[in-house]
Amino acid sequence: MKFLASFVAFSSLANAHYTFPALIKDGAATTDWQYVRQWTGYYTNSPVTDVTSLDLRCNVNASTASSSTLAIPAGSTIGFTSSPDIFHPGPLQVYMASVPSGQTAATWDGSGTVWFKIFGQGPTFGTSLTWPTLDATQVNFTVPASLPSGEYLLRVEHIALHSASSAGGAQFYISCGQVDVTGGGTGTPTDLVAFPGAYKATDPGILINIYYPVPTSYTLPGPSVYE
Ligand SMILES: *[C@@H]1O[C@H](CO)[C@@H](O)[C@H](O)[C@H]1NC(C)=O
Ligand SMILES: *[C@@H]1O[C@H](CO)[C@@H](O)[C@H](O)[C@H]1NC(C)=O
Ligand SMILES: [Cu+2]
Repeated sequence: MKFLASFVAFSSLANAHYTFPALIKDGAATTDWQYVRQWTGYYTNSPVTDVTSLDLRCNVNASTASSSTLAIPAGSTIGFTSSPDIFHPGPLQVYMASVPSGQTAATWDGSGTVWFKIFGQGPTFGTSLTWPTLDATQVNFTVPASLPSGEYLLRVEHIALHSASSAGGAQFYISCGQVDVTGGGTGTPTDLVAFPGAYKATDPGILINIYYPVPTSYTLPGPSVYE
């Protein structure tokens, strides 16, 4: 009986969390951790909660992890799988960072003020907040058509806000993919930030009670979206 109770408690804990193990290209999921850096403890599905930690960049120890690199056309719609589904309410954001010369997506740690946002999705408003990615098993977004060709790190972030009314309560679910953008343009991404560094624990989109009183606005943390 005691064993059963602890088993149930463990399962519900694991099910409440999630991770982003695979890229989606042409509507098809690639193999888990093939093009996404496998972070230490990935099987726990656990979130990062300290916005000042290096783990906020690519998850636990994954700034020094490496995967294969997937070619993706600029302007195409791609995505990440979520495993299991996105169980908690909160915004979805996606960032990219251009790999500096002398490095590859497989070797670079993503350090510096180098990350720009390509996607940010908050809630819609009503008698309660509605989050478009709640229960999703995959998330989709478009790679800017103007992005110069070359290798990038691609960072997905879902911020679970169900216990975010005290500082440190928001949960960051993060993965970094490795991509090689082809057929790109001549744009120059702006509003670059560093991870860690981009967020404070007290940012209004991170320290927030999403339940009561029901918010009538929501401010995505971080910079504006480069399109
Ligand atoms: C992260 O990597 C360092 C260096 O390889 C290691 O000492 C540390 O234990 C790792 N952290 C975790 C949580 O595994
Ligand atoms: C992503 O796209 C797939 C395929 O069109 C769709 O089934 C899924 O609902 C989309 N996910 C979100 C969060 O919109
Ligand atoms: Cu959880």
